[in-house]
Amino acid sequence: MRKLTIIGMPMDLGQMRRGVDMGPSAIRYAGIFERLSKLFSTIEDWGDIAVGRPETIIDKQSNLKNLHLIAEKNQMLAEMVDKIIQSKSFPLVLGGDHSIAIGTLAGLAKHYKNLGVIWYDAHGDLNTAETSPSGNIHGMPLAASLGYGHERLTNLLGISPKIKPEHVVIIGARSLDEGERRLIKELGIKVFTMHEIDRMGMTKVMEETVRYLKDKTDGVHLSLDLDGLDPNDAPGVGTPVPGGISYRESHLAMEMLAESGLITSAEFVEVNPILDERNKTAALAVALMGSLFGEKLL
Ligand code: 4U7
Ligand code: MN
Ligand code: MN
Ligand code: MN
Repeated sequence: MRKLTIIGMPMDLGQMRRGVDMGPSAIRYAGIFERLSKLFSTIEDWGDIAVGRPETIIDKQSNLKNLHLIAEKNQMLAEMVDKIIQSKSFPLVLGGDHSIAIGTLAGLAKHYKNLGVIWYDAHGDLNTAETSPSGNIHGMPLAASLGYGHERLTNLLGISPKIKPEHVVIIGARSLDEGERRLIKELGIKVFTMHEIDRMGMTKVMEETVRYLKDKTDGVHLSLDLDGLDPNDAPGVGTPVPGGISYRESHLAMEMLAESGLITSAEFVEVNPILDERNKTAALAVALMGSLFGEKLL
């Protein structure tokens, strides 16, 4: 049976709402070990990476808030993810805001030449300093991993780009900035917006996603931003967007990924317990992990 290694990244510097640094604790409190212990022979928890406080909050020159500290901490995360894979374990990263995907994907890129990425999110996270309306780096990790953006974010571990556009599938998009739309079109990135999810149904969306990635990738990472789900189901997020993927559609998506056997790493990000209702969003994240790792009712 498989081995799982959990690493927490209590990062809140990629956006402006405090509290998302408590995401890893909230997810652990929601019963991650109990839930996943039946599904793995061994579970290791490597604890949290110490993120700390920034000395300068806004780097006015570059429109990239907390750039250097985010880059530095992501370097540490990348090294941890690299070690987890070396130990032949499945890496599960707990966020933290979505800027941590920069580190996760850097660590993974060391091992997978053709890494697939499923980006489950209301947003595209495809901004750069030039296109970002906010300067918040949690809106940039997918762009950075594709090689677009500031050198400190694109060149972690000396690998750039980390992933190829034809290996990315975005699911749940319903808030895209102008520059993000342009990049999606220019690179031909596969996107299932809420329109396609409504129209085709989640079953078909996941069948197509699996078929699209299966033969051309040597591993597939799931980057799940809880704001991909509807804010009624996942209220504890910093950038909620109405009209999201439902609780049931999300379970179905995770179950279909489990059946596919495709997923080789995962991260659950943007859980903010300060904005949550009785840890509902963290509990949802843990329930989705159960489905992703093959939990069955009967
Ligand atoms: B998340 C935004 F402008 N696009 O760049 C931006 F709408 O990781 C939001 O998906 C980014 O939660 C959201 O600031 C980043 C904004
Ligand atoms: Mn995101
Ligand atoms: Mn998002
Ligand atoms: Mn968010």
